[in-house]
Amino acid sequence: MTATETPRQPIIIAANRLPVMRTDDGWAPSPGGLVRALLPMLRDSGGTWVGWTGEPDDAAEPFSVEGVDLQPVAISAEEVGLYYEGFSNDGLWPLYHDALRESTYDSDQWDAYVAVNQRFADALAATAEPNSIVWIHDYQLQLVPKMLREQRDDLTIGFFLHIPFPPFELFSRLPWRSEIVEGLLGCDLLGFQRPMGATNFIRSAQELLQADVHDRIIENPSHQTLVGVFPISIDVAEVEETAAGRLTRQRMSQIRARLGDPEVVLLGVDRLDYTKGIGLRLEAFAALLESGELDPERHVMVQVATPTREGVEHYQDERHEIERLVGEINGRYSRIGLPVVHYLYQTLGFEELIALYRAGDVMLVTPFRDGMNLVAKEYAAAHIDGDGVLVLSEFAGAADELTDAVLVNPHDDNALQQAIVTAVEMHRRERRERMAGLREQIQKSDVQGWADRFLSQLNAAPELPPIANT
Ligand code: GDG
Repeated sequence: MTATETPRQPIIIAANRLPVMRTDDGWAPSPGGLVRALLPMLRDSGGTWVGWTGEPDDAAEPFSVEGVDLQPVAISAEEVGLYYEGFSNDGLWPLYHDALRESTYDSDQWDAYVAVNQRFADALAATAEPNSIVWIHDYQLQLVPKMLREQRDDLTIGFFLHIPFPPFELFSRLPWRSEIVEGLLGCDLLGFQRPMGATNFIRSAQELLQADVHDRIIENPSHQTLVGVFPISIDVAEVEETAAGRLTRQRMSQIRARLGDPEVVLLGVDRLDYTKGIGLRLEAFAALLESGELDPERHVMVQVATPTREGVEHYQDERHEIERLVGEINGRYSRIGLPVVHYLYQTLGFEELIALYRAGDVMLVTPFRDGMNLVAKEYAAAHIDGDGVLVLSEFAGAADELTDAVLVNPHDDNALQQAIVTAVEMHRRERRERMAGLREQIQKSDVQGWADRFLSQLNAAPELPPIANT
């Protein structure tokens, strides 16, 4: 099978969330390139998506959206607290992101994680037709591959981790580290965003389970697990088409006018997450206003911070800190009617987001650690005008590919300030050269290509060559 063909066997996807959201008229597909890439593939292969509706205690019956069968997994309100907000987002999330915040390790949370993972495995085992392909997504479901294989050894099982896999020195803090590695080793193909994630996982498997590894293939008693690297991407065509629309262009001009027609619009767009380095970016902006290298009459910043995980304390603290900083900077540098930082704690519509990308002269993507960061890729895809500068953290997965960005270590505050000045002052010719490089890179691989590559590798997994021949 070539990389662009879609496997004919039914594919079953499992992810914490179903790819739908509730609307006034029922359910509609959730926004986002991942859902748009995977839904047609599921429809064409007669597949199913297994996941949670996002509503606690929702025991919804199976239903379908746009010709795709959806199989809800019920999660109780108590489990939302323990499995989702607790173990997944207050335990694993900080640990997997360089331990940027203290993780909670709580055995009640772990028990709920095991129970919900078992429920997903049971639902998959009951749904999957013989010999089908199952693709499991992300850190909330790391035990599912092993649990599923124990019930159904006829299936071909893949897993993709959207976030980083940490170095062994950090991962080994987790009281249930061996169980997680054993859970993931239940699959035939284990995919990471960056080579570093694959290497970190292999080392953990060797240290904790004395795994036998040859050329990225891990030997298990019953099967082999191939470890691979599959950097995710976006729906490039959709972003470009939206960016080219007449309404988007009008809205872009309107946004710039509303901002007071500044010389340079600096932009940040992130979920309000402490991994994204929003506060650091604001501090760098403030320091440059203070030093006079930026001028509030000429340089304006827009920061969109999308609400997320509001039940988790680290997120509440982060929001307070960001809003305090925005208030402090605006108090000091704004003029009547012309704030220097425009802060939106909101989720914008897709068209509005693309118009904002187009209005942004300098995009600041400065996470401390990020699996990939799709915002960086969306910004480049939206800049069909060939202009605009991306400042990108070396600690985002996207930095491996987007080497024409102004790459920066966000932990180094002087370097971050310098990167912003470099971007703001960059000559038009260099801006256009770099943007051409960024756009060429993202054209090479969109989200459909990513999914095709993963699935064709997974399809080939049972036919892996014997180790002696690799
Ligand atoms: C995880 C990993 C990895 C944001 N604000 C709005 C909005 N967004 C959209 C962006 C982008 C997506 O959300 C965010 O994607 P990221 O990749 O930046 O980050 P995470 O949510 O942390 O995602 C990450 C990703 O999984 C995929 O594997 O890249 O590293 O952490 O698409 O456009 N969309 C709309 N309004 C907003 O206000 N419509």
